[in-house]
Amino acid sequence: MKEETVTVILAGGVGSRLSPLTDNRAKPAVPFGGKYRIIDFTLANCLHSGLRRILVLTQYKSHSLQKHLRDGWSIFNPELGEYITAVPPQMRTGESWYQGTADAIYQNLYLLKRSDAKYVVVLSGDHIYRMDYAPMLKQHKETGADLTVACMEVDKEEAKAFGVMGVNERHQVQSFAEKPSEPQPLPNKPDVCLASMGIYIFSMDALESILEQDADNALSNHDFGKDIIPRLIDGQGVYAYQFGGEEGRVTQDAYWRDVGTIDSFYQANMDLLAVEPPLDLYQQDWSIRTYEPQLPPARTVSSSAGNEGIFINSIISNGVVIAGGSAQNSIFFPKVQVDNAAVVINSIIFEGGVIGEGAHLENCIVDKNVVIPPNTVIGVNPMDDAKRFQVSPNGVIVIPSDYQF
Ligand code: ADQ
Ligand code: ADP
Repeated sequence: MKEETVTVILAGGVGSRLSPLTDNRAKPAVPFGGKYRIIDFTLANCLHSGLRRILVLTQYKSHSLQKHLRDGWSIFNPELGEYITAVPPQMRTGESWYQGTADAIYQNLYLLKRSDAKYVVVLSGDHIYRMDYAPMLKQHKETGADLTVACMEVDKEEAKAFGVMGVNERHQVQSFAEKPSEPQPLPNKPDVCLASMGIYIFSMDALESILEQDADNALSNHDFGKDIIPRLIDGQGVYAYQFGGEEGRVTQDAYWRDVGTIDSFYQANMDLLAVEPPLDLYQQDWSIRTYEPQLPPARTVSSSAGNEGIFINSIISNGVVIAGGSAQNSIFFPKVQVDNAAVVINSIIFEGGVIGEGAHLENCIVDKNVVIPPNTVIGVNPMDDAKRFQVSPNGVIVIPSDYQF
């Protein structure tokens, strides 16, 4: 699979809807699930699918993303023709930054062509899911498609945030509308639409020719969803691939989340705490790699005041010390410290957070290295929280790294 494909991961978007978590880092580098970064899920999919020639196109605030790729993902063997390379904008086709997703690839077309690959797998660095891309590539080859788009069924209301497709019985895409205000439902399911997951396999020749046409079009946004896919649709050459129906390896029950907003990011993290999580991090044949610092194991300890350290239904990473405080339904990244009588409920604490003595946190996302002073109360009085912090539509409170208490 490796020789015939080259994979491009789009990792350059601004990620403004995930602010303040993206104020200082690219969205794919945002921490997720207690020890990972968002991009690890896509990269693990590549690894398990045999995709081993990977270009990660970076742009905004890419420093910690690049550092993460270097520290956690330098595992491919160049002697076998494998690589993972973070590619910054190089202005090879003019003086502009990437204008859109298609332009990001157009500007790097020379790298794709140099690979001699027949197929280009285009992925996003900001989705949480487990997917074997091999059956999708198999379908792409068997149909001789120019483009295959992975899709899944979503509720009609939700579909407004996605590319929505109409397909015929042979899975050929007949229509495509990017983020339509009135999404077209499936013929037999009036409340359900077929949404594009932003996962594409192109045949190299088709990709090259459409990107060259697009580059000359002054009216184009140079975006796959807005421009390229609608223009490629001729009723024949673009196919849909239904996610979740993979043969062979078990790849989970079609769990796929675009974690582009604070609420969707929070919810996808909380999904991991379900009794039977819809995305199982413990599936043994599908390890998810990440950068792991050398840290001591997590521990609970009773405080000098005599309170036990307790955690209930939570994910606790290495280096965490719960010293006479408690955690419930929460996710702690490495080196979090919870002091005497502090209480953390339904919250996500990034690396290095310190929850001071007697503090009480509910429904919070606390960015890296924040020290919550003793007796601080957050998540109990909505009026008070709204004055001090950014609160999402669903009531998730975000405390950024540079917050001054
Ligand atoms: P969106 O979710 O709007 O729609 P988009 O903003 O196009 O996604 O970003 C896709 C990926 O490209 C992201 O990983 C982003 O970081 C990256 N990216 C964005 N702009 C970039 C740029 N200028 N340079 C480099 N990378 C960039 C898309 C499709 C929809 C589909 C959804 C599924 O357009 O049809 O339904 O994805 O999430
Ligand atoms: P992230 O918040 O995305 O996890 P990292 O912790 O990986 O980011 O940090 C990204 C880079 O910023 C690292 O190279 C680190 O050394 C540097 N860095 C982190 N904090 C500071 C700081 N306070 N001043 C200067 N550089 C810093």
